[in-house]
Amino acid sequence: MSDKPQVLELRGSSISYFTGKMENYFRLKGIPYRFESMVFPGEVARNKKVLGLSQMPVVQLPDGRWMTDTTAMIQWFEAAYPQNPIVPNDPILAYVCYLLEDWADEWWWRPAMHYRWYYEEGARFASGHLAREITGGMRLPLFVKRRMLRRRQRSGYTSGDGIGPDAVLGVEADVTALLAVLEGIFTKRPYLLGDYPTLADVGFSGPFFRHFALDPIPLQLLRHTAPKTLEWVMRLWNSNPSSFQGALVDPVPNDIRMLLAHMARGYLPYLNSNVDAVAGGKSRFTTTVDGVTYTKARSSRYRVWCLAELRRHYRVLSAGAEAQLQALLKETGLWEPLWHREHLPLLEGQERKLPFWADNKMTMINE
Ligand SMILES: N[C@@H](CCC(=O)N[C@@H](CS)C(=O)NCC(=O)O)C(=O)O
Repeated sequence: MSDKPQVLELRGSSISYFTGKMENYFRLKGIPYRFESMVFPGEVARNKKVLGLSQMPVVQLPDGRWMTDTTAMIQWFEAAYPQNPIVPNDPILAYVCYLLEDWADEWWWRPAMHYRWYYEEGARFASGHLAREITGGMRLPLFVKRRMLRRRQRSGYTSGDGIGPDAVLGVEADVTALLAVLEGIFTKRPYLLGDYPTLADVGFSGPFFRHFALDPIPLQLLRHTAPKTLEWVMRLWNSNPSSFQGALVDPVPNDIRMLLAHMARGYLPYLNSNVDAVAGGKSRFTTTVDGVTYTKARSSRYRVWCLAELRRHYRVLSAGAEAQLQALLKETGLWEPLWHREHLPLLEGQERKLPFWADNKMTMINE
């Protein structure tokens, strides 16, 4: 690795959720990049120094600057590469994109990690792959690395992030419900919002590309219950600037309203419980949302910022489209939980330097 790469460099893992999201974005936009696997533990220390924390992926620009956080990076690249914007011009569809991207990033992460690490087939595949791919800097036998990875991911993201034994069925039923709606959508059109991909598709590539369509158990589920959705995963991966042709939906169809209502039932109440936990200084909280009890889930300062971002996008986009946007949010149940807590416990200037510096990880887990 040189000080300044010739071409934009994406560093992460070839089976990581957010690395996959960023690759789908770069390919769709035709932005040339070079992928490199991160090497632990050396790059963790470097990331902390240049970005404030270490997470995957990180990007290094040819001018040497480092970047992190796919949401903020995509916004930055959209400004730098304005051709073929992935956020629609229509303010209603643009807001639908921001909602779906956030839901994909912050809610479907937990079921994706569940399917990977809870089941022996998933844990065997992922621990072996990751141990070989990214832990080259650690002088330990392979079986020890694999055991460490399993333990770390389970205690950080599955059983240790709210999915107790009683939640397993509910978490999986949540995925089944999502697949049923997506399958209906992809029976009618090639991408979530119409003939070509938008930020909503890029967001959903996170849980799908490197988890649901790769890990043994959910891949079986997709093959047998949602083959059109599996096709969409590959269609998106195979898309490029020439894919921006045709039209987007107008008005917002019923199937997308179903996704928004689904988001309103589980994710928004969860975000509000997280706000309460952060405001109360609690590192963990238990909450029942959409019929599932998450026990001792990790609280997240980053997700307080996510809610603030959804409010910010609303304020910007509703200028001129307020009545229509409000009606959509009210009908789908998103309006009330979006504004429910008056005060959001953000830190002074929190995440303001993204994508060039990050203040908080998605969920705080110890390195
Ligand atoms: N909001 C961040 C989340 C990135 C993230 O959490 N990535 C995962 C891997 S896919 C990670 O590095 N987690 C940190 C860890 O496990 O310590 C983004 O959009 O890039």
